[in-house]
Formats: sequence, C-alpha cells, structure tokens
Amino acid sequence: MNFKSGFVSIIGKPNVGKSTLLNTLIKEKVSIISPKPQTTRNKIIGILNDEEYQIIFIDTPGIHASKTKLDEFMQTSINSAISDVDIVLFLIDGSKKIYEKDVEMVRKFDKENVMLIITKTDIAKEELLFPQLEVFNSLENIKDIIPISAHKGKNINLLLKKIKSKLNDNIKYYEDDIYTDKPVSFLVSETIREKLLWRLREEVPHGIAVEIIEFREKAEICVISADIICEKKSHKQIIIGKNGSMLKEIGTLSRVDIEELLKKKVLLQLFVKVREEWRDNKTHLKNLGYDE
Ligand SMILES: Nc1nc2c(ncn2[C@@H]2O[C@H](COP(=O)(O)OP(=O)(O)OP(=O)(O)O)[C@@H](O)[C@H]2O)c(=O)[nH]1
Ligand SMILES: [Mg+2]
Repeated sequence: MNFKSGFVSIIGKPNVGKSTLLNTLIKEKVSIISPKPQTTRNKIIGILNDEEYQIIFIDTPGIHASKTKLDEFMQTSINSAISDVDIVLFLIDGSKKIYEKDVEMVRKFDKENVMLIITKTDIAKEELLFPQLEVFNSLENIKDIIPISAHKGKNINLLLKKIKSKLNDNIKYYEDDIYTDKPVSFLVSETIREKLLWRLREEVPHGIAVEIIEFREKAEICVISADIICEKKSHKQIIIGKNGSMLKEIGTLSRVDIEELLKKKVLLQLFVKVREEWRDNKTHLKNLGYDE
C-alpha cells in the first residue's frame, strides 16, 4: 500500500478561523473556538487518519504583538509549529478587508510549501473579495490559493486533496485511535475557558486561565474540580455574577460539553481565584502549562 503522512501547520492572525478549520478537517473538537481574538494559547495537534494517509495538523495561537510573558509563550509556540513541517496553511479572513500589511506578512513568510487559505467565504462578498486576492498571485512563495468555508464545508475536500498530493513521508507517527497530543484534562480545562470566553466581555476573558485540581473517574461518573484564575478582584465578582448566577451558567454549559467528551456523567465544581498579573509571572505560567 502506498501510505503517506506528514505535518501541516495552521497559522494566521487571531480570529481568522484556524481552530475551526482544524476541528473541521479532523472531524473532532480538539481546539476551542470563540469570536474573541487570542482564543488559542497552545500549539495543539489534531490527527486525521484514513487508510492511505496520516495527516498531523498543528493549530497555533494567532500571530500578534507580545505584551506579556504569556504572549511570548504563544509566539514560541507559533515558531516551533512552523519549523520542520511539510506544509504551512496561512489563513486570511476572507470576510474582512485585506490590508497591505496582511499582504506583506504573507510575502515575508519565508517558508516552502505555503498554501494561502482564504476563510469564511460564506460571509464574504465575492465582488469585494476576489479583486483583493489578485495581489497574492504575484507572490512567489505562494503556490496555491484556496478559498474555503469551514462552516459550509466548502472546498474542505479540495484542500485535503491538495495537501495529500504534497505529502512524502510514509511513517505512521501515531496509532490510529489517537486524534490529539493533548491529555483529556487539557481538553476539559479548555472547554471551561471556551465558555468563559463566550460569556464574558471586554478584558476579563483574556486574563483568565483554568486549572484542573481534581479529576477522578469512577465507574458511573467523573468528578472534576477546577480553579478559574483571574487577574483582579473585580473580575472575580463578574465571573461569579449576581448570587453566583454567572458561575452556575458557565458550569452548566461546560458540563454538557465535558459529558459529551468523556461519554460519562460529570460532577463539575468550579472555584474562582485571583492571581494578580499571572500572565507575567513565570511560575504561574509554568503551573498552568504555559511553558514549552
Ligand atoms: N461565517 C464563518 N465564521 C467562521 C468560519 N470559521 C470560523 N468562523 C468564526 O470565526 C471566529 C474565530 O474562529 P476561531 O476558529 O476561534 O479562530 P482562530 O483563528 O482559531 O482564533 P485564535 O485562536 O484567537 O487565533 C469564530 O466565531 C468562528 O465561529 C467560517 O467558515 N464561516
Ligand atoms: Mg484558535
């Protein structure tokens, strides 16, 4: 059998749809998604297996300027995700105006086998989008330009076909039943963070981390406790909400998703803690898993 495999990184600015594309490609939810920029903080692997191929996709944090040590960790994750891969998918949001600095970012991206992926075409206006894409035709480092919609499934199979045609390894890197490199406790903490990102406003969600402090799997039920870490007392009050209403809602939303993930009943307890400026504290970052 002519088996092929390889590594494919997904990169781009925050909020362009990287994690949505990863989940769509591998048909599993390994990476959380939200309408807020800087949702993804870690390099996350998602693996697609079929009889003839194993494709290892790497989701990354959005490219942005570093202000905190957490940002620096995110940048390191991006750098390590693009070194030594077979293909890079560079994503551009097709529903937004494309600026000269976006084109420059792609032009300067000095890697081989870069495919430019134009996302969210379901909400883009074609008459505005297509003329803007012409400038990319002249870029030497870009061989393919593929407009997609992860929500509508548009051109996802075409993208996979193109990727497959460029792979050369024939090593099986992971067993067939493994679809991510992350432990289940990571997926659980990210699920809780996802609900916080969706429900909280302004600067509060960016200063939040989730730490699993208890994970006990019994025959019938899984008992999970987690700390929600925030940066300010005032944020803690917002997360708890009036009479605990916000925290209760976050708990319910999270539990439903975690039960689906674990295929088991879940007893979830959430606590809110303040750790001032944890995003700039090496020890806190390390404890939360934000170190390489
Ligand atoms: N209409 C539409 N929206 C999309 C599509 N793909 C992603 N989105 C939306 O775009 C927003 C950002 O999606 P993410 O997948 O979290 O984006 P990301 O690039 O991973 O963002 P960061 O992790 O913050 O860098 C979410 O609200 C998604 O629902 C698409 O194909 N169509
Ligand atoms: Mg993401």
